[in-house]
Amino acid sequence: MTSTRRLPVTTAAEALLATLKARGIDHLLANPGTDFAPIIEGFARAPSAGLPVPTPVAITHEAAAIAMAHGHWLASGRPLALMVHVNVGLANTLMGVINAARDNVPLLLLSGRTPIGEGRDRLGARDLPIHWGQEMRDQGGMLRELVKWDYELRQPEQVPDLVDRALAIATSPPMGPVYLALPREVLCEPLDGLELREAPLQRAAAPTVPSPASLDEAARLIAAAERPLVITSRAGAFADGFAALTALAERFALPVVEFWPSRISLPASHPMHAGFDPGPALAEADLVLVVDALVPWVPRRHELARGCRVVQLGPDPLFAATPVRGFPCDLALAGEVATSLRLLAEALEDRLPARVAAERRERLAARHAKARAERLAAAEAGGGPPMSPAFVSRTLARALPEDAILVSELGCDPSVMGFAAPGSYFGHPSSGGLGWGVPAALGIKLARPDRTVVATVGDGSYLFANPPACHQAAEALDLPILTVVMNNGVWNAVDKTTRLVYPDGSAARANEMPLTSLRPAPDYAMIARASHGHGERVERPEDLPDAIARALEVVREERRQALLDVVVAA
Ligand SMILES: Cc1ncc(C[n+]2csc(CCOP(=O)(O)OP(=O)(O)O)c2C)c(N)n1
Repeated sequence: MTSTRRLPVTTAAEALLATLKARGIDHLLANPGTDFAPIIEGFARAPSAGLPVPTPVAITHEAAAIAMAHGHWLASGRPLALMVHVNVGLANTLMGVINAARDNVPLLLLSGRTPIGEGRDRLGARDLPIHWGQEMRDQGGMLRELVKWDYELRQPEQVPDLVDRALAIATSPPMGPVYLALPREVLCEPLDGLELREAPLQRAAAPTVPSPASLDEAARLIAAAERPLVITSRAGAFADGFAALTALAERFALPVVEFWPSRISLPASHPMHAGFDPGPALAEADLVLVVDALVPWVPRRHELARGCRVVQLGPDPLFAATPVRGFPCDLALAGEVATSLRLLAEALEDRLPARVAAERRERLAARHAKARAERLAAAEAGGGPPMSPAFVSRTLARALPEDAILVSELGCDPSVMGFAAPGSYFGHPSSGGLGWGVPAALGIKLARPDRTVVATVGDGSYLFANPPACHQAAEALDLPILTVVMNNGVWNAVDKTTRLVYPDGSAARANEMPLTSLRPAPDYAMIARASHGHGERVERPEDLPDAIARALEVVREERRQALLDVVVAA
């Protein structure tokens, strides 16, 4: 018999809050509106009713809230729930949904839906002009392409089963966001207690693994290759993927390129780390193993050697949600990354003679060490002024404590830093919806209050992040993070891509390229100080180490947020 627990709920809204809490969701990030009346009433009644509910966390902009939920998942592997105000709040989360979808981040997005009824008879029915203005024919339509599942709550009794189903689908591989719309009248509907199952109604699908035959085929291809190459942007979502890829690379002497990494996949100083540019190794590889990378290389810039075979591995190795993605695939291994890599290692065990691996290991280790030393030396030489982003990254890497978790959004350059542990570095999702970095770091700090969390962001990315909303959240929620703004005064990526398309064009020759300048820049340090944080501007390389040390001390000792506005070269 299913064991249940009776919860003293009186409305559908309370059933929702109680179910979320029972399913391990400790915080409900929210940006409320008129649709929240029964939710707010439920939160207020819960303590006296002895009803366990998540901690309500008000965030003053939805884009910040959803990126926080994103970061929370990255750092903890626990999905968060987020509730926003009807169609307008939902619209403000949309870019975050794109980022979460592309980064395979499971989160439960809830929003109100304007009341349906126009009459006087039902609690929760329309009572303000906006309730007509916020009506939509299909509110979920604006994000349906991006979520794995969506639905509009019809009956209060549905609440527990829908929450269980939504979470099971979100966390089934390939993971991603799900959405539930909540009309106000339904949230207001009465319930006389709730018999909640102790265990969720549905569980996430168990991770799949590739078939033994396909693993065998992949092992045969890798063993037969003279110049195999692994390219990844993330070895799965968790630490076990990092461990499995590191072990595979080490045992079989497989060079690994991290291209546009969204997570670190093996230690930066590992002898098999082949850097961050797939170009040179790709030009000579005869076998490429793509590990969970939407974009393993850029065909316009990188050349795949003739006759090179390509194996793609990951929960969704063909990235079915991406209509145009033409990377060759001779063999697709669909499976959870860590287990699939471990099974691949087993399949390779008797196929690759130890002597072959040893020779390759020695040759590659020397090549990689030389390339890394050259990268580091170039970074060290970038003191300017203005400093290069690589120089700032290097200086920061030297100062970071071992427990640090760093987020980068057009900020630091991981290729010169030296991350060694899984979960110590997160780059922006491949969708690149800017304004993600600072709030993602806040979400990481929420999940891991014990860790030193640093967001390094371009000045443009910082401005996209609704900075006052982020600094307010940092202060209100006691989330002291360090933000490093790489201030080059320009949307450099836009400038560079214009030059890439028109290298000899008028824009490339202009004194100031149209639509790229961020001048006059605001005083970024002052924005952090407005929320009682520590803020400093750094222009000279000799001032940087002490400024970083001061900021880290403020963050750790005073538990206050800090911001460094670091002037860098474009
Ligand atoms: C929401 C959003 N708007 C616009 C863009 C286009 N875009 C890509 S990079 C970039 C410039 C970012 O500037 P900054 O963070 O200062 O980094 P930099 O390019 O200077 O390195 C812009 C505007 C985007 N990716 N996301």
